[in-house]
Amino acid sequence: MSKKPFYITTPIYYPSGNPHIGHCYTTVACDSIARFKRMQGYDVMFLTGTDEHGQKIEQKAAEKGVTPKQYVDEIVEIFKKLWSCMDISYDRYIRTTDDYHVEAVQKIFKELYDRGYIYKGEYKGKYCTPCESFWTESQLDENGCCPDCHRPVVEAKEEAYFFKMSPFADRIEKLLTETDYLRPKTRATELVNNFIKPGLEDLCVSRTSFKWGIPVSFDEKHVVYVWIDALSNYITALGFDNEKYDDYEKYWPADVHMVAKDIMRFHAIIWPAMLMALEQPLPKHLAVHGWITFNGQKMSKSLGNVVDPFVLADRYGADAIRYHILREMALGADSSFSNEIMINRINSDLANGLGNLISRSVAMVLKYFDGTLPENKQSGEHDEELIAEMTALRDTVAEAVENTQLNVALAEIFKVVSAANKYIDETAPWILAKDEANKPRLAAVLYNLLEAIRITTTLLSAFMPATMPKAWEQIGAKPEDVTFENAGRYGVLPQNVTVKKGEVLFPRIDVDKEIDELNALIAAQEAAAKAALEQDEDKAGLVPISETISIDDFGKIDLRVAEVKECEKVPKAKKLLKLQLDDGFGGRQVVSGIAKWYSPEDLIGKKVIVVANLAPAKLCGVESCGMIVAADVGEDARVIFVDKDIPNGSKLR
Ligand code: ME8
Repeated sequence: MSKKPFYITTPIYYPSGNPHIGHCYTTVACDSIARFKRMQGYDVMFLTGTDEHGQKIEQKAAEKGVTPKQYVDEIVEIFKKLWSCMDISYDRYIRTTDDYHVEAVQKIFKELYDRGYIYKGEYKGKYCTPCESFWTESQLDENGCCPDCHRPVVEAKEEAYFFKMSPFADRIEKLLTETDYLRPKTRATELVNNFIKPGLEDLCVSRTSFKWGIPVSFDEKHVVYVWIDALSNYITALGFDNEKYDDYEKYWPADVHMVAKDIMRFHAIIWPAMLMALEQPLPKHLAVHGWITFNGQKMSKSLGNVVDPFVLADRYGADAIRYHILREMALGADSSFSNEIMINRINSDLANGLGNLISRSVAMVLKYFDGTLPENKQSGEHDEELIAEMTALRDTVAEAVENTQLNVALAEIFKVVSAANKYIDETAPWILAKDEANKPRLAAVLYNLLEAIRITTTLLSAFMPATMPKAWEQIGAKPEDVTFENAGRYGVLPQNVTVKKGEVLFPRIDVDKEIDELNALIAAQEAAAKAALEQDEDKAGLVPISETISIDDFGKIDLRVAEVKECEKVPKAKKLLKLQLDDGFGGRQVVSGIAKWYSPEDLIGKKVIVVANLAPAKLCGVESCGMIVAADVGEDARVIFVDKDIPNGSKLR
């Protein structure tokens, strides 16, 4: 029988800065669901990726003096490295700069245009002339100026394409209020009241003021602006409108799109509208979670350093981080992150709760039975209750996962972990062990504990994939014992199971010492980040590198070494100096705008570089044959002087 398909997606993230623990949340949540569904026997497609176009990337790349593609390539590698460090089992990674996506988005845009849903209009906004950038009111800085250069902006308009939203308003309202598309459904009211009831505004879907985007195929001065490019990823990654993949029929419509509340509107309103316009089926569920906050603020790139996921994973292991963020966040609500809460949770739930249950149980089987339980067992008080709890667990957890309530799933599993620990206290194996006659009872108690561990760790393996196989080795479980099917059954481990002593799965952390160390680390990282920022700011003063030219283009410029023989100010022109140069070819006169920084005596006798084949020009009425080469240093200019022993007239190459 062929497996049922299951398609789950994270948002595609902006590679405009390093990923942080906020990005980890959605990705880890989707990964856990994907793993759980695989365990349940589904044929899973788990998609993640990066959203690589846009003005912000273009500007950041220019600041760094690299191309936008070079800029994103570097950050995409960091995202992928983090996903590997967090044990993310994605099946496909889409980059919106991938050729197949670009081609498909052009087709989608054209189709929407041909169907009459996209039309040409005028985009009005705030424009920063020096940066050549449009901004929305909310993007401006606290003085209403450009958020980048902080200079005043002006009202401006540019030609743009728009996507008509109004034809879909009624259907979208029904989707949000009458179906279980949106999770949690309580968010439907705010969407309907804020966006649908006042009348859906058409969406600006192209720009001409920047270049780093997918060109509109039938009007190349426009690039596709944000959402048609980004949202389409969910279908282009399956092969919609492209030849690269052939999975659309199999996996579409998606079972779950998971996003945080910041982009809920785009996924709850615009995405369904686009699909309706394309006459494609709608995704089944949109799960919206809150933000991980830090000191009450949304975790962001600038705050991301404080809880660098690489550092946390390195110190505590990916599983502990995965567990903590999943356990803290209730669907729909924000969750505040603190290192202290995280460490306390690792200690209480993982070290004391689960870790202790495993190490105590295994240690007792080793101590009282040399590692192998006897067949002869005797059931007794408290058994039934524990067995009932452990066998009911699988379906409760499956239901929570089905409803994307992962914190609930984990809470349920840990209820059984606690029940098993309590069972140890109630049955007191160390007392039973004192009397040989009680050995069958002792064996039953320990068997029940191993079964509780098998069931809980099987279900936990979707959430903490690295550690659970180590637990299975310790309790003597074989791969066929730890399947989803067997997680609903009691009595799966052989009666004469053999355990094995192993490493401590979750070492207890010394909270005070750890917090001190983390604080020191944070301080060091903040200092490094500040230094990097200052360096960036210095660099930000640099003019971006110009477009690439060929060697032939460069060959056209004739640069020569020349010696300044005479120099004087140009009367009535404050900025200009008139220089007589020995250029090795009989001499020439050059006028240069450097009087603000150099007096004639600074230059006479020095050797400079002159652009020798520049067409002659008159500056303030004085003839200039060529130009002196100088560097811009902030607001200043500095002449480039060359070695005295290079002969006049030497050509630069
Ligand atoms: O919005 N807490 O990309 P993005 C929880 N490219 N989740 C967080 C978070 C936080 N503090 N910060 C980020 C974009 N996230 C677009 C998406 S999709 C077609 C295009 C997660 O890099 C969360 O999933 O800004 C949020 O929705 C997403 O990152 C936004 O990522």
